[in-house]
Amino acid sequence: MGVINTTPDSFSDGGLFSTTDKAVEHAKKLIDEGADILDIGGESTRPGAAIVPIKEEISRTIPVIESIRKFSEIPVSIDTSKPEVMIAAAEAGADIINDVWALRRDGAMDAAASSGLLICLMHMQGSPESMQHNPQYGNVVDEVKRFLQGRIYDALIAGIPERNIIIDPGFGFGKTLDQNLQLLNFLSTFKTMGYSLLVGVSRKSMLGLILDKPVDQRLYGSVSAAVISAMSGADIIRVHDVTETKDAIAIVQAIKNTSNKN
Ligand code: 9MG
Repeated sequence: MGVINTTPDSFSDGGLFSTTDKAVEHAKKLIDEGADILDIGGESTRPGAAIVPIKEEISRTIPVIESIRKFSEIPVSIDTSKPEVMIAAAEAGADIINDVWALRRDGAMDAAASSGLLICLMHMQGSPESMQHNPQYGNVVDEVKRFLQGRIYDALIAGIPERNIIIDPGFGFGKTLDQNLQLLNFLSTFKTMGYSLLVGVSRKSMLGLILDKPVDQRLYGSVSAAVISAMSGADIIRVHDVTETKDAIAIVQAIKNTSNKN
């Protein structure tokens, strides 16, 4: 899954792709590099990021989805928590709703259910404004799993079919470095829940803390974390650097195919 940020305050591209044309150009580049899914976001979810009004988020993201649909059938994911944006994205041809709030915002569950789209339910402790202020868990793996089980239950009750649900432990969303590492170390246990598993670690501060490197120097760390995720069973890996990650994942897939024969 290749990331396309249409936010001027995006943490990783410095606002480089804030206009529709630049975002669509970036989409073409990621498709050429071999992306299997594009994730389009109009509101940054990094800690402390500004809240974007509904109209503004729609005007950033929907023209990008409409343009992509004119030249590609690639599955498109809308990174949003707002029901109005979910509905507009579905009408524009999106395939997946990627909601870091896991449909906890007013109206989001109903909007997602009526859209018929796939839905990624992600764990987050707190909110993007406050989530990195001393996150606390007893057992982070157990608590994230329990949260996701609760969100799955609510989604099923709302009429979202089981096959449309994707889960995500939410790396960096209300977690310390140690808590993130525990989740990565025990990632395979999330596969036992029986849903497709999405992981996003690309360029995140957990890598910066380990490497002591700024965001533009986290490529090798990001690819390493993607490999670990794929080895642990991740089905979808959300990344900024598609070419490099695809190569690395091809090695993982080759190894998995070999071991399956024994
Ligand atoms: C939007 N976004 C930023 N990081 C993410 C992650 O780790 N997972 C998902 N699903 N979305 C993310």
